[in-house]
Amino acid sequence: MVNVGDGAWDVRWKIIRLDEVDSTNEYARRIAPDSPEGTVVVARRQTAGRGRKGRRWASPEGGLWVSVILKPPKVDPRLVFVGALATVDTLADFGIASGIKWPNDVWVNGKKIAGVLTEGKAGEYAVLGIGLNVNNPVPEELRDSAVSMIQLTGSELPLEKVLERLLFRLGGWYRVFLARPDLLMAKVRERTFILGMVVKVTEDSATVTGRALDILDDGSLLLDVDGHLKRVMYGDVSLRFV
Ligand code: BT5
Repeated sequence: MVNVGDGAWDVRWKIIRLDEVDSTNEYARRIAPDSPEGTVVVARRQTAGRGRKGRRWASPEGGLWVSVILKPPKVDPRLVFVGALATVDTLADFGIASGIKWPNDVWVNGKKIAGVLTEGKAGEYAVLGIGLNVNNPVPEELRDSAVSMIQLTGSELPLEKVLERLLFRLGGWYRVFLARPDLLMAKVRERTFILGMVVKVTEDSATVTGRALDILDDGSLLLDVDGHLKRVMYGDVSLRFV
C-alpha cells in the first residue's frame, strides 16, 4: 500500500457555470490570479474553444467543456496526464473503454473522444482544460477522427454526473501527481495504447519516426529510431500512427 498524501491536498471544487464563453481555459486564466485552487469553470458552449497551438476545438452544446484552476507548488508538464487519466477513468465509470494517446488525447477505437490542454503561469497557477464529447454531435469534418460518448452508449448521458465523476477522478489523480508523480506515470503507461506502435512525432518542423518503446517517469516518450534510442519531451508535439 502506498500512501499518497495526508489529505492536506484534498481539492474542494467551486464550480462556476456559464452558458456561453469564448473558452473556459481563457476565462479560467483571467480569474486564476484571484481564485483559489479548485475553482472550476464549465460552459455549455464555447465560441472559441482551443486546442494546442491555437487549433480549434469544436465545442457545441452537449459536450463537457471544463477548466480547473490548480496551484501546484511548481510547474510540471506532467499535469496533463492528471487530466488524461481522470478522463479515462470517467469514461470507464460510464462503461466506455478508452486509452491515452500520448501526450494529451483520449481515444476510443481509433477516434478522439477528449483532449486536454494545460496552460499556466510559472509559480502562480495552472489551468487544466478538458474537452470531452458527451452528448454533442461530432462536427462533419471530424466524423472519421472523433467520437462522442452518446455514439458509444446509444443514449444520452447525464452531463452533471459526468462532470461530478470527472472532478472526483481529477482530485484523486492530482493528489497522486503531487505526492508520487512516478506512480502517476506508471498508470499512464498502463493506460496508453501507443507502446509498440510505429509513430511519427512532429515538433515544429522536425519530424521523427520510430517505434514507441516507453513513456518515462518525466513524461517523455522513448522511441526506437533505427536502432537508436530517442527521447521526445512533452511539448507541442503531435503524434501520428504510421
Ligand atoms: C487538444 O488539442 O486536444 C486539447 C483540447 C482541449 C479542449 C478543452 S475544452 C475546455 C478547455 N477550453 C478550451 O478552449 N480548451 C479546453 P490538440 O491536441 O491541439 O487537438 C486539436 C485537434 O483536435 C483539432 O485540430 C481537431 O483535429 C481535433 N478536434 C477539434 N475539436 C474536436 C472535438 N470536439 N472532438 C475531437 N476532436 C476534435
